[in-house]
Amino acid sequence: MQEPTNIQFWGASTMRTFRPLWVAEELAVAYTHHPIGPRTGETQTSAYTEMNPKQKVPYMQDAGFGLSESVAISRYLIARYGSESTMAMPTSVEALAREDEWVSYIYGELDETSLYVMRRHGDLAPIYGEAPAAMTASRAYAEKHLAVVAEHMTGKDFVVGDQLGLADIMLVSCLDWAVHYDFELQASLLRYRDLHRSRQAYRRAFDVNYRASS
Ligand SMILES: N[C@@H](CCC(=O)N[C@@H](CS)C(=O)NCC(=O)O)C(=O)O
Repeated sequence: MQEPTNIQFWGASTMRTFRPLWVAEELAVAYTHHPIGPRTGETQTSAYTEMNPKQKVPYMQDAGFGLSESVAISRYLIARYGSESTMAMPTSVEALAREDEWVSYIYGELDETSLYVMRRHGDLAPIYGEAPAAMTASRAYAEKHLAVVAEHMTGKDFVVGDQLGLADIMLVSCLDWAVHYDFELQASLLRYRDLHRSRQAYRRAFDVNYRASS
C-alpha cells in the first residue's frame, strides 16, 4: 500500500460518480472533490476536455496519473491504497477472475444495458429521444438479471468472498439506482443493500456525492 499524494475526483450526483468516492472513503484516503455535474456544461470546457476527452464523469487524477471510468478508478484505488483490513484484494488468478465475472456482469447487464438505457430514454429523452419499447424491454431485462443476483445473494453479505470488494461497490450502487427507478427488490437484495448502506463510509460518500444536488 502506498501513501496517497493528492487524489482529485471530478464528478458528483450520479451512481457512477458515487463509486470511487465510496471506495476512497472505505480506504480512508484523502482527496479533493470537484463536484461538477454531467450536462451542466462543466464537462465540456476546454480545460476539462484536455484532461478527459470523453467529457464524462467520474474522472480522477492521482499525482499526474489520470483515469476515467468508474470501475477502473475504483479498481485502481483498491489496488494502490487498499490493504487486507480495508477492502477485498483478490490475488489468485481464480479469485481475480471471480471478481471480474461479477463486476462485468453487474456493470454490463444492470448498469449499461438496463439502467442507463432507461436513463437515456427516460430523464434524458430530450437528448436521446423517447423510446417506450426500449424502456419496457430494459425494465424486463433488469428484472431478469436482478433475479439472478437475488438468488446469488441469498444468505450472503458480500458478492464474492467474505469482505467488501469491488463487486459490492458495483452491486449496491446499481441497487440504489434500481430503487430510484421503482424496481421492487427481492428480500435477499433488500437485506444486503440495507447492510451496506449503513456503513459509515457509504454515508460519507453519499453526502459528498449528493451534497451539491440537495
Ligand atoms: N462508463 C462510464 C460512464 C460515465 C458516464 O456516462 N457518465 C455520465 C454521468 S453518469 C456522464 O458523464 N454523462 C455526460 C455526458 O454523457 O455528456 C463510467 O462508468 O464511468
